[in-house]
Amino acid sequence: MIALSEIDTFIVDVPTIRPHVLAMATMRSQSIVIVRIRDEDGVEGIGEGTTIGGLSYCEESPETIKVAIDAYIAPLLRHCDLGRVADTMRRIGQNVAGCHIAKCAVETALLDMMGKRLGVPVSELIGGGRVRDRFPVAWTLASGDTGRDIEEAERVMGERRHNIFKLKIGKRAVRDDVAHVAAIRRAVGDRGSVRVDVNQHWDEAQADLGMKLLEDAGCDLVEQPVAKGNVAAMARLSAKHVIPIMADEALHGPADAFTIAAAGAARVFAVKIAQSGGIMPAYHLSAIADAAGVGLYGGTMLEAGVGTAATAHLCASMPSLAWGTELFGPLLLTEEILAEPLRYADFQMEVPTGPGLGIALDEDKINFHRRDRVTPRLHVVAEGA
Ligand code: MUC
Ligand code: MG
Repeated sequence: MIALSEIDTFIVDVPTIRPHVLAMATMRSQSIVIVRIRDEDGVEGIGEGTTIGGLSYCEESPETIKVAIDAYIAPLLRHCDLGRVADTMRRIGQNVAGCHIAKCAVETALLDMMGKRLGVPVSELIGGGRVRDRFPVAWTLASGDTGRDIEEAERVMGERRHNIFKLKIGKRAVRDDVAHVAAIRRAVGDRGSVRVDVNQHWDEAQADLGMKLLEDAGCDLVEQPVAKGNVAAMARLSAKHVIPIMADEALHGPADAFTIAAAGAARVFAVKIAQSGGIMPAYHLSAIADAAGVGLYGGTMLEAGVGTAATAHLCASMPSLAWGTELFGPLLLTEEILAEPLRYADFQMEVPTGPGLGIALDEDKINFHRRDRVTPRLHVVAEGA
């Protein structure tokens, strides 16, 4: 029995390098929930639970993630054997409904501890071990301005960092959005892949028109065009159009994966550990996709280094990864919260190789950006000053 010694949960607010314009929110900063769990032997695990745009993306916010862990999950951990991660998560699941992002943060920390205790990377604890050490990483163009997006695409292609681009659309009229995508597609040419994410903002008729026009414009993939619950519309659109639909918000773990795959509602799944409720449920989701012939993609909730490393370990062990990943979260932030940044080179991200997640926090940065920090941030000038 390995007993809990300490658990600390806190929110870290970090500005983004530019406004990130999504259909449901414009992000100017990211709020990252970090959980640190220490066992009786002094082994420490770190997890991250992060969502997008407060409460605008899903039912959990940074604040509710912290409350769920502090008030409901931490007391349960006091009675669990932390050396048995699956059993601990099963017990949490019996007592806490939903709260997938909070559960993901805790499971990540427990797997980090287990990997450190065994001296192996987390990827070796998933599905028999890793099958790849690096993978492609998409970049999201979402400045809100076509010209600026093209400049950004040129810059990151020049740096050999990204050649897969995800464009955030759904805010404007369908034809205006498609004109924006077509301009970027023309600028990128055959140097890369251009995909879109509608974040559920179309109805079926808009999606029908949008998918036809996007196909003509040379777009490769349409992510979550309609409401997450409208599986029937996703199935009709998938049957009608050549361009594949990728499910994102519709996927909250293996049960949704089964329903969507069985309905033929998506030909690609964005696998997110946060939405799935952890690395292990996300792995099970990916196995269902693989069995159903659905393509796999490593998705992000725009996590910072901890959550991104956790997803990287999953992606290293997933059965296939035909559509690559979008694990660029840390690159969207002005501050790196890891002591050593994750490595991006040659259009790929490298999976850390050290025990556990293979990462460490930059304690100074964390202390500085913690929301509950007591000392005032002297360098922050009040708006209008
Ligand atoms: C989403 O819906 O996929 C992922 C990349 C990005 O820019 O936003 C997220 C959320
Ligand atoms: Mg998405």
